[in-house]
Amino acid sequence: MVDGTPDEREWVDPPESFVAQANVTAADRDAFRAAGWPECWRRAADLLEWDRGFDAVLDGGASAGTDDEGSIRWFPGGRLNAAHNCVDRHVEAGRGDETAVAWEGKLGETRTYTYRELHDEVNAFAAALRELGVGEGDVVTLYLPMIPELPVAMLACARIGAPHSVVFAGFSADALATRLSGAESEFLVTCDGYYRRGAALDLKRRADNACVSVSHSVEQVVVNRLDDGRPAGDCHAYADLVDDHAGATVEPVARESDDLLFLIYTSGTTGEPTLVRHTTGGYLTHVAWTSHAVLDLGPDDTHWCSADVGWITGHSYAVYGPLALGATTVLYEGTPDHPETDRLWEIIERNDVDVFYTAPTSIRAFMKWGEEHPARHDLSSLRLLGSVGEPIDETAWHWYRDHVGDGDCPVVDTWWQTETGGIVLSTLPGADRMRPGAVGKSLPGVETAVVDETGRHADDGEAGQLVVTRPWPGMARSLCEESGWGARRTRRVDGEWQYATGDNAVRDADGYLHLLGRADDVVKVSDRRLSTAEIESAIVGVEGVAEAAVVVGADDEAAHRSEIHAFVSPESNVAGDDALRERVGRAVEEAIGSIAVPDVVTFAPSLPKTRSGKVVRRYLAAIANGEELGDTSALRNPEVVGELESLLDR
Ligand code: 6R9
Repeated sequence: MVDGTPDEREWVDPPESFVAQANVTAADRDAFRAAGWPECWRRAADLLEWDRGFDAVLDGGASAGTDDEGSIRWFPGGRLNAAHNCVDRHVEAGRGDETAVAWEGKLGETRTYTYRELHDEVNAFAAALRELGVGEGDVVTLYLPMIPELPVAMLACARIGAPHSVVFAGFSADALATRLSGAESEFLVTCDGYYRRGAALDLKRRADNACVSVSHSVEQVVVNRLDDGRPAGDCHAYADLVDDHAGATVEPVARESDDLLFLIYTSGTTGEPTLVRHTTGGYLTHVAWTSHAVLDLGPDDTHWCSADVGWITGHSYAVYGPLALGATTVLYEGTPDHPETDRLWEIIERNDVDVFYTAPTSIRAFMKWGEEHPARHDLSSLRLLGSVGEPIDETAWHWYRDHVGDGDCPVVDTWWQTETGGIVLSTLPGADRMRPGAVGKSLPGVETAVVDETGRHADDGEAGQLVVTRPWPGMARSLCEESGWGARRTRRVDGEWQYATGDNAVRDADGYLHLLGRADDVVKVSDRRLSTAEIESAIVGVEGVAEAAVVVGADDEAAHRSEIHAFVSPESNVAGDDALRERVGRAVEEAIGSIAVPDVVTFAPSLPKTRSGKVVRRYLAAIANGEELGDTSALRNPEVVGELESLLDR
């Protein structure tokens, strides 16, 4: 609840067997903290190989905690190459025959790349890009689905110092055009088609449409063919380029720590999609260290982050983090329910996946489909589970641990954003107790606070906006510079630097943070502020409910409150009837109080979601209030909006 202390919740301890083998124990955590900020990050930077050692951990006014304005630079003076760190050094260490990428295709086919094979193809493609005129600093747009050529192309760009800009393959020509223009990118790598639920989609046609609608000229286009053969028109075939440059070696360019590794647009969760830029040294340090400490990855592990590489989660924890540590990363091209709803469990079993990292929206879908699907598979290779993207309520947390994690895998709930580059809040699975429903504390080396509108620190139990109060290495470069303290989301309050995350949170008496959803998703009722996340969590605890989203409806002047409107998606085979409506009301009353009981409950077949799978409440609020919806192109299921409108007779 926004007002008041969160209920005392149970503690869950990681099993002894996990703690005994963990990369970061309580003693390691304490030593890291004891090194002090920002010096502690020097230890994290040791996970990487630097071509030139850095002169200082951090440069910029923020490090001294003074008022002087200026840009923040992590590891100034240091030089490194991300592709060398993610590929070459593992081959040099004699691990060339170990699997780097295990790819699972949509039609059931598989492909693996050893570190040596990855090295060879990255070199060949890097040589080809150079020949096409790509120089250091040139932005290369990668409009590719989840195929191995995507990480190969990312690493080839990194090798020659060309920042990449990956555009999610599900985006339209218009969305691609906006992103090509925003990044002023003159180079495009795409493919002629890919399969989605068994049907081939034509990506090349969309790419062509995008190229003609941008004002600058896209100089070179590379096309990866679905079938063999040469692509039509004025472009290059990926396979030809790689063949022509087979055996080439391209010396990795030693980049300055602060040089750009990539550009990426935010997913639409934190507002309109905006362009964010990430650095080489700070970003790679942050994702390598969090992969090591939070995801507990090492060279012997197989890791599967189910996010699409088109989003930040895929960049950080499907590509850069696991490969920097020499692990195996699983890439899956398909959807979780095709051909059957046990597809993911089958992939985990066959690949002996150690660590699985997914989103609550997927976990809720697994729950809806039923526990019999994971139960049919041997998932005993799993030793750690992770969640990211939305708050994970206690019901989903337990379901995940019980039915996927065999009842004893630690579950890390990790909070972060495109802007933060990597995980910022989480428990450390080998060092901290878990509290289902809470993310945990800030990671060692990261400092956060909960503040009111004026930036004053809130008391424990008092809700407010989550701010980060010290720079962290994975921070987007866009937050470090521009106008002094920079981007509109950083500010100074009584000399304290604050990055406003736009999320609400409350800290409990044990210092654990409970995320309450986006700051704009707060319901005001009789001067009390209730978080939609808390109401939703009570609703999804009701048997038969798969998903729920709560929004604020019209004001009821007489009652001094706004209407609370809940959109509830029942599990398949469960009827959305008055009996369920009543159970929903009762659950909210018990968990929070009668004040929070929804006035309207609309049963919906599904909820509107971004293409990265997050519920977008602003559309639901518009529907509840009979307002214009505007542009729904950020949605992956725009049709559901029409269905909901017709349900409400509007
Ligand atoms: C990595 C990613 C960022 C927004 C963020 C917050 C929500 C992410 C969360 C979480 C509660 C978690 N979010 N992780 N909310 N608990 N563990 O998702 O990046 O697409 O930029 O979204 O997602 O609202 O502000 P991005």
